This record gives sequence, structure tokens and C-alpha cells, in this order.
Amino acid sequence: MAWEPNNEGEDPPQPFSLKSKDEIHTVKLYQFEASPPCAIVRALLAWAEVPYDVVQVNYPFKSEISWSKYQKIPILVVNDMQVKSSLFGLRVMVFQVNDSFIIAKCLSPCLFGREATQHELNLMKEITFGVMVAVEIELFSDDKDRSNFVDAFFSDDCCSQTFVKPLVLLMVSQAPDRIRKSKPEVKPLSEYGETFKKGLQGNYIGGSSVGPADLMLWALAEMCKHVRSTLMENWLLKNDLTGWYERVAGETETDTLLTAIMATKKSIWTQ
Ligand SMILES: N[C@@H](CCC(=O)N[C@@H](CS)C(=O)NCC(=O)O)C(=O)O
Repeated sequence: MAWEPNNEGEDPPQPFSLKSKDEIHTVKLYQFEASPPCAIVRALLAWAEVPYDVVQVNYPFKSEISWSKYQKIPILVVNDMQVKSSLFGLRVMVFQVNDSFIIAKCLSPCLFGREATQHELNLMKEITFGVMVAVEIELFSDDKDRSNFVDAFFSDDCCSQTFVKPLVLLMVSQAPDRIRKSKPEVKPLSEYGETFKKGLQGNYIGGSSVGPADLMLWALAEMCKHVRSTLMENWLLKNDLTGWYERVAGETETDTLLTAIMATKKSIWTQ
């Protein structure tokens, strides 16, 4: 039976059958750099040191994903080995997995060597459909953060400085209202703190080692840091999660040798 891609927030119709990193031959990520759920997926792949190709999706036409019924990004395509299979006579199933939560859930066995626990799944869902959306609303509502965000991602040449940047700034400034209307269930960022503070099971949400929920939350904090926003830094501080962040990021002097994690991995940014 051919693989059926999933809808947002829904499991694929058939179980994702890859269970180890060795079964992953190619990974293609349809994305754009500034998108928070795409940063989450890049963090998961970087942590597991899985090489991947990126296809930048251009807005508003998104012609790069015109072949897909699912029209959001990230879209992850695993084992699309048309060239390799004709060379080696391999027949492999091509998997299209959509949505940062579902991508993290399906790929956990391959990336972490185990399924995500129910505790992690609850928090992973809360990250994709709660924290991430709250971060987007609050980041884009703040003049300075919004401007820094646009500077970080949309200002590489003088043409875009003059024409594209003002347009993008306008679109981003309208995003919070649009998001609030389409997702009225999302709470202010501060209201998600307690869940994550209580969510640590030892050093990490994943227990004694980093798991998928740790990396998803780290990616959002890393994105804020990348655009010089203190939004997540303050949230982590208020919720006693700064130590957790530093353990994942591997930035403290004392942690460097023992627990440096993301600091030793491929950056999730190209810009
Ligand atoms: N729950 C999804 C959300 C994906 C999403 O909303 N992506 C945005 C970009 S950040 C998008 O592609 N929106 C569709 C559009 O603007 O046409 C996930 O976490 O992957």
C-alpha cells in the first residue's frame, strides 16, 4: 500500500515503519529558515546528526510544494531515493510526514533509539500547538522583536531591504491578530510555564538524557536568541528552566565537557 501523508496534528494512516537511523537513507526538508516549526525539525535532525537536504519554499506561491496536498511547512520527505534505487535495485517506501509534532513523534525511534513516552508526547503536542504559537504571537507583537526577526531572516541584499522588508514587516505585524483568530485556544506564553517546569524528569524532559520534547523546546528558545529577543530567556528564567536550557545548549563553562549537546552539533541556521 502506498504511503499516505498525514494532516496537521494527526498520525499518518499507516504506522511510520522506520525504527532506526540506519534505515534513513535520504531526508528532504521543505521549509523556510525563519519558520519556528522548521527550526524545530532542523534541531531534531541536527541532534541525531542525520544529514538532510533543504528545499526553500517561497511565499506566497509555494510552487516548491505544489505537488503536496498538505500546504504548510515543514514537510519532511524520507527515503525518496529515485536515483539510488535505480542504481542499486532497492525498493523503498517514500515517506512524507507533515507537522513538527508528528515529524518528531514518527522519527523518535530513529533519532533517539526509542519511542517518545506518553509524558513527552503530551509536552511535544503542547509545544507545537501551544508554546510555539504563543511565542509567535508575542514575538511578532513586540516592535523591536519583530524588527529584529525580519532583520535576521529577510535582509540579505539591498533590493530586499528596500522593497521586500517593509512588506514582510507589515505581514508579520498582522500575524498576531490572524493567529489569535484562527487559534483562540492558545494561552499567553506565561501560562505554559508551570507545565514545563514540572515536566522535567531529572535533568531533562526526556529523563536522564535529552529527548524529543527537550529539543523542540530548545529550538524555540534558540530561535528567540538568534533574533536577539529575550522573550524565551525571560520565560525560562521565570520557570527555573535556565539550567535545563544550558544543559541542552551546552553553553556553560562547567557543562562544556560533560553535557555540551547542541553546541557540538551542526547549526540550525544558515544565515
Ligand atoms: N502545526 C504545524 C504548523 C505549520 C505552519 O503553520 N507552518 C506555517 C509556516 S510557519 C505555514 O506553512 N503556513 C501556511 C501558509 O502560510 O500558507 C507545524 O508545527 O508544523
